[in-house]
Amino acid sequence: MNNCIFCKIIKDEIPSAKVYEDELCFAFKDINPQAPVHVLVVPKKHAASVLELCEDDKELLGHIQLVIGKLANDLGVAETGFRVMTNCGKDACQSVAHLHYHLLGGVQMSEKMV
Ligand code: DGP
Repeated sequence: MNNCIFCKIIKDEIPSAKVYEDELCFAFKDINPQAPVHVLVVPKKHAASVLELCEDDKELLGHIQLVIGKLANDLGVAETGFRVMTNCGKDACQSVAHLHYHLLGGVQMSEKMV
């Protein structure tokens, strides 16, 4: 999408601290980290959120799950634990309308989700 900040990061039109890239997805450090490890994993294909996904995206989504597991290992949080989340819409405070998964770890998190 023309004005999507994450599409621009994927195309390297905006700099980012990239941690992983393959043909389907891109991962980079969050600019405003909420934990010692805070990485965003995004599909290269633009979709605003999970609401824009379709049957054809099943393989992509499975792939992203596998990449998240690999990154958790690479970033050293697989043993200690980590949280994966995606925000969708206003009540969840989604601020960037390009589907992204937060991978958070390196700190003891609260049991509370909201
Ligand atoms: P969300 O609230 O779920 O839409 O999270 C969006 C995240 O994206 C937020 O934690 C900050 C991060 N972010 C926004 N703009 C940039 C950027 O230009 N670079 C990087 N690295 N992260 C960004």
